[in-house]
Amino acid sequence: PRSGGVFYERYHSLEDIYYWINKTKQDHSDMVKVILIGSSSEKRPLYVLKLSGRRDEVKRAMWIDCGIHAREWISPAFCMWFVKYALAFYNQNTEITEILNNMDVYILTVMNPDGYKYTWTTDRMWRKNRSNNKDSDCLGADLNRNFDANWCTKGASDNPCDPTYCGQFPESELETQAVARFLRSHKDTVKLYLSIHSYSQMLLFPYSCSYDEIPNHNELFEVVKEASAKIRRYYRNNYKYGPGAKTIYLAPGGSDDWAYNLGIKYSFTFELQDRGRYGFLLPPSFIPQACNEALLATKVTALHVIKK
Ligand code: ING
Ligand code: ZN
Repeated sequence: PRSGGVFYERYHSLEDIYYWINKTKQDHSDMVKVILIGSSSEKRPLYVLKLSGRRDEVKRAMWIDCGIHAREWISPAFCMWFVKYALAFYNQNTEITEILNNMDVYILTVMNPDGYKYTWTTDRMWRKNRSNNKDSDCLGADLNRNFDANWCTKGASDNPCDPTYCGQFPESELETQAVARFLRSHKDTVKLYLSIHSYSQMLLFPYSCSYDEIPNHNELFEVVKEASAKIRRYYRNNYKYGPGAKTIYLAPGGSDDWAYNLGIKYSFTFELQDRGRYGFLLPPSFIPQACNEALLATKVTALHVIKK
């Protein structure tokens, strides 16, 4: 694909995204590394882009994953948008420069490549991955119900035919395993975890898997409140914010809750545009604003962690 401006204002096929990952690494070898963290059930590679600014020996890091859910196309589009922005504006924009000088950024552009591919070829509304299930002809598990956080309790399904099927056991899915293993082995440096979904326009933090309040609830609440206020001011758009269970719904096995319990005390799920008019079928003309809103929220959370 060409890398002109309009490239990032479109949705891209999985093949295009793999090509883009390779091209991005080649064009920015000074700042970008590619790490293979595992593969999907259909054996597609899971590549993480590592963006670094200033080269320090010991640096903190943040993680962003996109495309846990296949049909949420704006999510991979955001990961690409973020990378484009970071590489174009490092040493131009003070905020992204400060972020990259203080934290490495790990970006998993498509956590569920098999499901994403399936939404391009066969079923636009597919959510899960595409793994085989024991004793069932239905395929796939919901990767955001497959993490080890009150796994498969109320808010998830134990039926392989349901869209919120939790999988056979926690981390039963290769995609979940790859992310969980990577974060476990980097938990001393990763201070901020972000997971990008759509739709509903919400900035969420733990817990989603229970109504319990986390120890740093007030701090995270203030952070997402500030992000929401900035989005309203800059883009005239409303984002709700709060703990997942109370703000959206009870949902066990989610990645942000698991990352939080691992020790990553700044852990968020962003639900991007819209609020339901187009839902998952957000037209490409909405990509720039939707991504800029999420970029603003990403900056607010990252700068908060840096300034702590
Ligand atoms: N929303 C998320 C989902 O997996 C969520 C909400 C956030 C659940 C955090 C668990 C943890 O259902 C969408 N749109 O997928
Ligand atoms: Zn989702």
